[in-house]
Amino acid sequence: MTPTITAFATSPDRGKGLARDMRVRWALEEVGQPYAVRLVSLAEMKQPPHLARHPFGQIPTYEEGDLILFESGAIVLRLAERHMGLLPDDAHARMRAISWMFAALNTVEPPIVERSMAWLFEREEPWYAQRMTVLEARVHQRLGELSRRLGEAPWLDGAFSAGDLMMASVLLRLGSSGLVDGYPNLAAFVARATARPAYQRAYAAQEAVFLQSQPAAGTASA
Ligand code: GTB
Repeated sequence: MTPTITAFATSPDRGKGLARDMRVRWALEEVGQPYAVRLVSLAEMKQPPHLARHPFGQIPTYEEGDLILFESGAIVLRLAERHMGLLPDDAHARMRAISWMFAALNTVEPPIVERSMAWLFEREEPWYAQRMTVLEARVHQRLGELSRRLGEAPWLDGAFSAGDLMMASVLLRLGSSGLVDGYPNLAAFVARATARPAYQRAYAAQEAVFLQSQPAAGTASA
């Protein structure tokens, strides 16, 4: 059965792959599961049909027969548990990979999101520079800790797993801030992760949504 996910009809990041459907697309590509995409506008996300899928009116969601899921972490975990390739067979290693998924979502992503929110909504405030210093210090704390744990290893715990997929997705949210560049092993980790063919396919698929929403180049407009 082909699952259906939801994604922004008009991506606010203009196809940069920063919205959370990207991590679900990436997991689907890693496990070789074809999928369909239902594009939803911001207005549609707050209407009853979508609220039935997602109580908070957000993307991504995942529908597989009569199973409807929300939360990117839960969706990636479902895919990782149902298919080979994203979780190790060994029971302890499997739980450690799941711990890394939670660490990405619960420990590393929150300060990164807080920083992005401040940039988006508070950068005109007189106290913005001071607040940003505090928020960036929190991000650096997590990056430093993560960098020390990763060391020279290619992935967080043995072979590439859903934990690495989620952590790389979260680090990518730092985008062009340059913060990851101060940690060469983390920058290499992200580069290694995004060089994976599955990531590349997922990125191209979400970028295509943005490109298709743009008027064709050279089209005259009055
Ligand atoms: N915890 C949930 C999960 O992991 O699935 C969070 C889901 C979520 O925040 N979804 C966002 C959403 O639907 C899109 S990803 N927002 C609309 C709303 O809440 O009304 C967040 C996001 C949005 C835009 C960018 N960007 O432009 O760069 C990056 C990330």
